[in-house]
Amino acid sequence: MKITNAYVNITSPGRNFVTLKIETDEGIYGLGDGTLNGRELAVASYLTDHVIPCIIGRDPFQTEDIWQYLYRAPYWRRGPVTMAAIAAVDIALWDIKGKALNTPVYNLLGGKSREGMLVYCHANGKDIEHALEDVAKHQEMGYKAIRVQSGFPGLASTYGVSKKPGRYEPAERGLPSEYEWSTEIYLRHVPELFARVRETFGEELLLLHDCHHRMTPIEAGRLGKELEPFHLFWMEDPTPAELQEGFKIIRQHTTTPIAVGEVFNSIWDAHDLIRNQWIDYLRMTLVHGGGFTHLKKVADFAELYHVRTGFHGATDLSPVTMAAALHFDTAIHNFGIQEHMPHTDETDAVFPHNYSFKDGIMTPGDAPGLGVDLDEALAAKYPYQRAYLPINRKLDGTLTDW
Ligand code: CS2
Ligand code: MG
Repeated sequence: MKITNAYVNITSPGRNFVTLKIETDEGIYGLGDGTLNGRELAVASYLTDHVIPCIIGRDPFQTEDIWQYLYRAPYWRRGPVTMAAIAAVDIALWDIKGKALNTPVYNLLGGKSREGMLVYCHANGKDIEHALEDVAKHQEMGYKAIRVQSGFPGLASTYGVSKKPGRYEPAERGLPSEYEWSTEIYLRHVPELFARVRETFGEELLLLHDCHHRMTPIEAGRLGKELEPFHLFWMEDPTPAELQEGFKIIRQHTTTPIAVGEVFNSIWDAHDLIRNQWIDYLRMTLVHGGGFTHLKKVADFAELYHVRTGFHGATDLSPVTMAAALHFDTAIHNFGIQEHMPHTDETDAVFPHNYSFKDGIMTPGDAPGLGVDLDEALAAKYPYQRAYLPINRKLDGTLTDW
């Protein structure tokens, strides 16, 4: 089999998605996701101008060799743009393999290790009362694991809280908007939020919380310790992770489990975190982590150190990544949990798919390949629109981590 053609599709059914379609001489095609929130066109150009010309004529079954070719040949390695482009190719090639062999991708990765995946959703409110209402709503929808975020008095806006009631979508069209931040206010209120959630919903509900890289390690240690009575499933992205040894400080102070990695793009972002057992869950997912070929190695390495997966699954990860992630989650032994932020109906219509949600569990379906498609005629009705993630400033105006 040979790759005969490949092209990038950019569509914006509510938010932007970059999809790579790879076609073969046997009429089978594969889809890969290359969406990088707020930097979509950089990946599209990387693919169209630099990658696609090099893969035409190659055998789509050679996923290892093509991965190494795209990673090593350019000399410039790693980085979110490069790794999202490599992931788009890799995901599409595994889709082709599955379709050619007439089997779901999970069968090529080890077969079923479980029947379905525990997923967590995102509940939020402008204050604690509204957050509690949203938790109740998600519990009624069947979720057994809920990440809870809330606004707090003294902060006009914060990460994870929808500006308007309804779905949370962090990217906004136009230029970046500005949010404000105070770690002091935040730390004062988060324990109260989780005390109220436990009091209202009891012990059985699995609870998560996203800190979105906003604390120093010692502040995160304090928060983890104060949240211990509420038994969180995890505390997510407590501190920026370029300095991996920062996590040693957090670990020394708390037994609250730690998840990190939605912005990672290779094993080298997580190597020390894993081998020192400073984290419990790794969030790097297929689109930003170089696809199946790289992440399978990372997950197998993590398994040796009792680190489980907890893949990022926000709305900026397209249905192609969602499908791919569910195949991956089905097959690996050290699966932990999967994030699920449902897409809009418009997005679901552009990307018809076989995966499904029921009673807090998701399954990838049994269609050959990934079981996800792209309706290109419908996609064309939603042209790209520039959008950015917000930026974040402390109350004195200092730019800080979003
Ligand atoms: C978040 C994301 O889902 C999450 O865990 O941290 O909403 C994140 O802000 C976006 O995916 C960024 O693109
Ligand atoms: Mg997060």
